[in-house]
Amino acid sequence: MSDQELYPVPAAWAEAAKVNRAQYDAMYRASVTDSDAFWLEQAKRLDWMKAPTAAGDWSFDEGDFRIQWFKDGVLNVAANCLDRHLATRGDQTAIIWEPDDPAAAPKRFTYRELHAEVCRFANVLKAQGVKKGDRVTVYLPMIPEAAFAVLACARIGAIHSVVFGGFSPDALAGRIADCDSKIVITADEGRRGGRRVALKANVDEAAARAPSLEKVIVVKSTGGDITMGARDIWYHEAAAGVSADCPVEPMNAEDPLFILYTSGSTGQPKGVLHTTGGYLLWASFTHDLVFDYRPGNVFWCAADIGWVTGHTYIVYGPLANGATTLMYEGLPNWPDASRIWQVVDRHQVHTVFTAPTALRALMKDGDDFVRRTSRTSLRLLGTVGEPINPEAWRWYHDVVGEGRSPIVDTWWQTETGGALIAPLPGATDLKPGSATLPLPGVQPQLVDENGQVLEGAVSGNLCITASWPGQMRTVWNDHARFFQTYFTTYRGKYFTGDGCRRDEDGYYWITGRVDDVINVSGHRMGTAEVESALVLHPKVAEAAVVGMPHDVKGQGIYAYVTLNAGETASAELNTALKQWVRKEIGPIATPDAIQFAPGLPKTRSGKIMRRILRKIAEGDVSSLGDTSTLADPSVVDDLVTNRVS
Ligand code: 6R9
Repeated sequence: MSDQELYPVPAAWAEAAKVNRAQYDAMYRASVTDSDAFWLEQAKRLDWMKAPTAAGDWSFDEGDFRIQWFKDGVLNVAANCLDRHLATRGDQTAIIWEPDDPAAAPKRFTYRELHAEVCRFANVLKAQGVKKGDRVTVYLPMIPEAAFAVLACARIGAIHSVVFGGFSPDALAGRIADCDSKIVITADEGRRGGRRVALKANVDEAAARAPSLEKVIVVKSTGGDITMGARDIWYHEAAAGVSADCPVEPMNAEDPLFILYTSGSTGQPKGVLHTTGGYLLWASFTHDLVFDYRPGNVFWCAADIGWVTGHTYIVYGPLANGATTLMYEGLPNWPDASRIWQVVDRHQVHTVFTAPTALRALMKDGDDFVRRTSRTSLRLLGTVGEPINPEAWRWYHDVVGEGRSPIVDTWWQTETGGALIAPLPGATDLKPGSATLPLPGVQPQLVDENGQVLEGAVSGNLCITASWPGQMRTVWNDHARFFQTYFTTYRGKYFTGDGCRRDEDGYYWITGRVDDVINVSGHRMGTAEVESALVLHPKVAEAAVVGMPHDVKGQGIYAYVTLNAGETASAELNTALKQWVRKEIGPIATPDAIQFAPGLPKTRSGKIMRRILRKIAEGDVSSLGDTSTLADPSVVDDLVTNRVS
């Protein structure tokens, strides 16, 4: 049984780590028995203009619903990530930037240089009229300016909303419009895997559907040919005329820091809002604890800044802790499957933190690509984004880490701000595939469909019963939706949307989403979003989308499509519909399989029985369960016969 496969804390880690098992146990106990004292003490890791006198003030109950942390504290995130380090580590490297093209030169920025860059960027924003509380959309590739831009917003109290560079003009327009953002920061083009991404052209297209947009700041990255119009400003021109000194804006701990759009089970993506004090504390605390960060270590989170992982573990956590953080522009397997490990060698990376999907893809290409690199600097490995299958875990541990580096499998969500369930490298014995134990302050609970609390070794729906500082505070512009989405399924608890098993040692094993969210290569995708895109096509009458197992992506997208009367299914239309979704949302949403279906299995009340569609997509057609409540049970036979494998 995989549960029995145990990897004890390596002796070197047990002795030298900041937190050993006894210390973790003591911390955890203190964090739940006297939460206020624990978090006020932890808050001292940040630099406050006015120190908070109270920690959590929250209730998950309807009449009394509120989530606040350190609410009388005043601080600035950029001051914590930059200014406070200048005296002690001004000349230490803050950011190492590794370009897409391995033949191009990496860049390094010391804390002093980064401070100057951020101040300049902040002054450019100010010169464009950006003020505290304004929303700034950031649509940039993985270039250093992406870090400068978000920190510049934090410095002047503007709220950034980073949109992943792989999203389409439509998806971008929706996100600009939802938060009423007047300004977008973009680049001429992005670079990924030797190809160019037309970011500025996408912004131009989005602008037509984003009425709030007034100005576009354009960073010259590739030097590619683009059109500059009346609302466009070259960043390098604007930056040439501003000072490299910019005072920080004092922010209340509960002032917003950023919005990040994420997919849910219904409707349009939600603007997850994080605030200043609690989020930064959680980013700093978890980065320090889970990665046991030590001065001099090069820390590499190989995510994109367009996802929460990039926010918390490329920018905010590492910089708050005075770390050296590596930012990589490119793809894990370009020019070949050695690339990640070559970057590790080139920059002497200590910790690498990536997604299981990348590991599965690299594993397929064989061990040689890994073995031809040295990796002697590596001491710690991390994963995030989706459940890791034990096979990929063992490959990461044995082949990449040569058995000497623990793997921290961090479970968390955009909503949680940072890791909630994760091992500590010096404290937690590992089991491949388990995110192990809750971090201090995190109180998980498993419940059944009826909300009944389940004890002991059992499977259920994962809830968190108490607030933690890094918790999201609201859905932008829709506080009712925030409460409705997360706190009404099981009253008085935060429901994660994930299924989970707890074993006899109290270890947590996340099994995946139990709602209509699918996890494609570690990226969240709402099935409703893909369905909406499909039905926009003139030939499509109806669509239902489910996840299907995929050996590299974790889950793939399987779409059932009913065409309008008179239309005929064809291989060309199949391809065209995939292209259509790709253009509507972005490449990550491209369906892996489309099955044309004359009818979908519906109940008499018209509700699509997704359970059946999921089973067929999984190829598990022998146990479709009860189909007697269907309005027309015969549609199932057609679906089974014409299944796309
Ligand atoms: C950080 C991030 C959140 C969803 C989450 C869960 C899945 C994330 C995981 C994991 C198993 C892990 N997930 N980490 N599942 N083990 N270590 O990924 O945020 O993009 O919001 O996705 O990802 O299903 O609910 P986000």
